[in-house]
Amino acid sequence: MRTTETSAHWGSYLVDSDESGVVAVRPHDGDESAAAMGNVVDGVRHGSRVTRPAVRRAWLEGGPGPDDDRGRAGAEYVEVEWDTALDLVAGELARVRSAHGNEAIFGGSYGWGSAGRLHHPQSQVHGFLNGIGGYVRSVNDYSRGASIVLLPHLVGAPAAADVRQRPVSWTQVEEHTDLLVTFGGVRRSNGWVVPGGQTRHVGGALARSAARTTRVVSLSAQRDDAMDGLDAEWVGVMPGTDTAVMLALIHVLVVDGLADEEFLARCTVGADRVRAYVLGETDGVPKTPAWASAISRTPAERIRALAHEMAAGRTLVNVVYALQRGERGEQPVFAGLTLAAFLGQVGLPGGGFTHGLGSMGDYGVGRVAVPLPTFGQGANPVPDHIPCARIADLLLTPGADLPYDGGSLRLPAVRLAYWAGGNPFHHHQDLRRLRRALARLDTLVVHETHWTATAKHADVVLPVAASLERDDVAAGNGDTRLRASPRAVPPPGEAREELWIFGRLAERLGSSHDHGLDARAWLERLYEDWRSTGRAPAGAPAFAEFWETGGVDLDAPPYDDPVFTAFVRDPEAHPLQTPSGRIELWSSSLEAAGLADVAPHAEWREPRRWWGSADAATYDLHLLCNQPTHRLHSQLDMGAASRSTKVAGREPIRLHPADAAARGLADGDVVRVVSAHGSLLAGVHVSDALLPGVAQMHTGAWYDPSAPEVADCVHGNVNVLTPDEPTSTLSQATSGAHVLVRVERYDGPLPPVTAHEPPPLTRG
Ligand SMILES: Nc1nc2c(c(=O)[nH]1)N[C@H]1C(S)=C(S)[C@@H](COP(=O)(O)OP(=O)(O)OC[C@H]3O[C@@H](n4cnc5c(=O)[nH]c(N)nc54)[C@H](O)[C@@H]3O)O[C@H]1N2
Ligand SMILES: Nc1nc2c(c(=O)[nH]1)N[C@H]1C(S)=C(S)[C@@H](COP(=O)(O)OP(=O)(O)OC[C@H]3O[C@@H](n4cnc5c(=O)[nH]c(N)nc54)[C@H](O)[C@@H]3O)O[C@H]1N2
Ligand SMILES: [Mo]
Repeated sequence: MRTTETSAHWGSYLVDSDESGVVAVRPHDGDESAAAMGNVVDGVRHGSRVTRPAVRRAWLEGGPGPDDDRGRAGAEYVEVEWDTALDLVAGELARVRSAHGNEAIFGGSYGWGSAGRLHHPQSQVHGFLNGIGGYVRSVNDYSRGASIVLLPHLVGAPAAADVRQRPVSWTQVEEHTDLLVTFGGVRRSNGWVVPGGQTRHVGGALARSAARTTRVVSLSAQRDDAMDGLDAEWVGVMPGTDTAVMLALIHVLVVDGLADEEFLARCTVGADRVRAYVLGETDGVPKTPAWASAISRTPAERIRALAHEMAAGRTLVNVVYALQRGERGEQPVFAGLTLAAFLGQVGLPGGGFTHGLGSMGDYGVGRVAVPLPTFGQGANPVPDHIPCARIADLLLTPGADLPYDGGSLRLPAVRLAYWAGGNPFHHHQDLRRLRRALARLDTLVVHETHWTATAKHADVVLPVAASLERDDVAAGNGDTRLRASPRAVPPPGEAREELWIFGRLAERLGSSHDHGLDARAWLERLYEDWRSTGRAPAGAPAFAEFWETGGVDLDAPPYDDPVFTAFVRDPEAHPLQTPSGRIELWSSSLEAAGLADVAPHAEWREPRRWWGSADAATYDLHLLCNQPTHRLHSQLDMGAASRSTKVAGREPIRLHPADAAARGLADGDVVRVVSAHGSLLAGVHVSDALLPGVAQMHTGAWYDPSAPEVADCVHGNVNVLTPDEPTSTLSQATSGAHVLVRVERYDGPLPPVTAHEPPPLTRG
């Protein structure tokens, strides 16, 4: 038996392995909040592993070209030798490049594959594609796609970066904050995840410790959104309606004389116009607590009292990421910042505005993010790009102009997409539409560890080694240690490192990127570059010793001067990078953009579809689609922890007892869930932790289209239900966090779940 350390986005663990493979994966001693994501042991050697290069038979025989059959359930794949597969991929890249140019290759490849610094799939695929002349890229992310674009308009780009990198920390909350008002949950399970992983899970522990001194009010549609130990007061709010509640809180501050006029006058612009809007002077609708209550179902009296509580002491307004993953998702962020400004506490220790406490384990840990060894990607000569959530528009409407951030982007005609390290059938919305979009491609190449739905839509699938099967180094943002993550077990079958695959393709195509080294030599080079350019901590040992001892402590000092908070109160000395140098509650750059759907100030508009709309007659439940507790996105969904949550073999749907009773449903029943975009089967779990009228399912169940006569997905992938509609023309981000649905009992014969099975394979 051998023990090694492994790093994943869900943390750093000890791996016990022997000749039979991985025997156990255990947390480090003292990691009391280790993630309950024990999917690795049986997930990594599951029958759904891709073990040989495989080519879709129809593409192999018919050649490249658009194909409505791409992704058809049961479509056959032919397993081929590596040389054959590499020749096919190189030949197709060469054809597309010479016939259509590099702007016909999409390499955005969004996703959360592997935490390692070397084998990070996006760095690998981008480096390779840059080396052969470039690719159409994607910008922003699915996490904060709306606020990434919005916040620079309001506080300038550097301060917007600080809102992510150096926010008010949990330690400052513990020391200074009387009241933390969080819109959306501070969830224990979300804090387990950090891009790049974490040496020890600290986010949850810091939050619990902060709660000893700080009162927490959680505004959410779910009581258990706030982790145990926070002892939070739950205030119910219907999904997608927080902006109305925030405007009403501002209304009370204004009317009851609690707004900080001195701060507003000195450090912000536009407060007068916001005041006129909330008082109803501009549209005849005063944004009173009673008005907000009719929209949000939050009791008006609780809103009124909360405004007074917020003004009475040091208050921090937190808006979690999920709120901006909805129609006009910029608005709750805009309104949250505006509310914090009216309280006048932005820039006071422990006060003001945060955007992500509880969303990610590295948020607010209070440590400076230090530079880490990085695999260089080179330069991309192709200028074309999309906001990542517009992938289906890119493929369905080549040549169209996409409005974005006040300008517009011309969508190029893409023929070939190359995906490594992401699962669009997990992350994208309206999967019927995504399938129509992928059908337009000549060729889809996918690198995968497992036969995901994305792999099952590919024309060529190349099998890659998983994190446990290769040497790497890892650390997260603000982490305290750079860890060696040595290979624990060999890869199965013929799976190879991405590094190897791109090296072989580069030999065939010629490349300006350096593909000459093997993994160990690359690691040594990345590490020694880092050391010799002064980015490593003083006294960091040479590579051999680092590898031998398993890591090096990082010099990530605590920050006690979040720049956003410190500077913002003195705009004369430290102007923000906004046109006025101040926080823009009325943004002159948004005003200049003149968008129909985003005003220059925080604003409530009725969503196209929501619980109060005409659609609600057909679709009468508001479904929350949030991050899964027992897995990272869709990864290792076949593993034990993820499986343990399933009901009747399907992804569970939580329903309020009143909603379950009205439909004659009980725990364990199977239901059909239907939206305007698609349908799925799910297993019922009745819970009074929800508001009536609200249902909840986690993202990440593998897409299973094998019985379309029953439902688009018989396993419960929520993204068959969600709309592929942008947040707004400003940010063009995903709006997949919620959708209106109808839930009905399903009594028909239960189709088997085949999502975790490989496709039919034959040897070529
Ligand atoms: N409805 C709805 N949809 C959402 C969200 C939501 O809230 N609601 N959340 C969104 C958010 S915030 C995000 S970040 C996205 C996440 O979307 P993704 O990041 O695309 O989801 P993952 O399941 O993590 O996909 C990673 C894939 O990489 C593979 N992989 C792992 N390691 C490697 C490797 O070394 N090489 C290669 N080639 N592959 C590897 C895994 O098997 C997996 O299939 O989902 C988004 N989608
Ligand atoms: N265990 C686990 N943790 C993860 C991930 C994972 O896959 N698994 N993914 C990671 C990633 S990539 C990201 S981006 C973050 C995302 O972090 P978040 O976006 O914060 O996470 P979610 O779980 O989608 O949403 C948190 C809660 O917000 C509430 N909520 C949703 N919409 C609304 C709304 O309109 N109003 C209010 N008041 N509340 C609302 C829901 O009740 C939900 O439980 O999570 C990270 N953490
Ligand atoms: Mo995310």
